[in-house]
Amino acid sequence: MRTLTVLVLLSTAVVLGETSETNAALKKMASQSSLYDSLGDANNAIDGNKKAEYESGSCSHTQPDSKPWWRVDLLHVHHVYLVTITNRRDCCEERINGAEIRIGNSLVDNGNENPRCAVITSISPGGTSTFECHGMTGRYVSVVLPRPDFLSLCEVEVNASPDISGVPVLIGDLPANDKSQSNSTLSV
Ligand SMILES: [Ca+2]
Repeated sequence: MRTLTVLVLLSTAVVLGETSETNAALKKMASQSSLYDSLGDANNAIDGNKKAEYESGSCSHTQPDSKPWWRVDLLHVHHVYLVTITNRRDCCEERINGAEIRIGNSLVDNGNENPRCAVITSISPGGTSTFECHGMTGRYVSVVLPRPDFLSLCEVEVNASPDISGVPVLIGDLPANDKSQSNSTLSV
């Protein structure tokens, strides 16, 4: 049994460069540009449930914003290897087309200026697609649609390294309501 465990760990390390969390996004903190209705909470996309019918209450959903976005805060900086997205099944699967996956530590423009991992060409109705991000570094993983539309995500999974210790998040990148706290911490 012990040998098997070691082999599994070694194979994971070979594939990913180091051991990784299966889903670093699960039940962390998600936000989005707006809320369509009570069924479309941003956290529905990180609830561990891939049910793809909106009425099931497990998908996020914005209003038709000019540039709708969704973002998960992983709470710590990680190397991100894979982002896996499950699309809505019951309607409007084409709305995901052209959405960008962005990863980084900045909240400038709500994180939408962070480096881009991938552009989603399309995902089938209720389908799940995985995008390789090659260890990009960041605390935030965003999905942004660079056009006016709705954005709905039924699940977003983030395969990432464990927390990267010693990699600070720049104070200038923190949201405004975090700055005072960080500054006070520095003045101590
Ligand atoms: Ca879900």
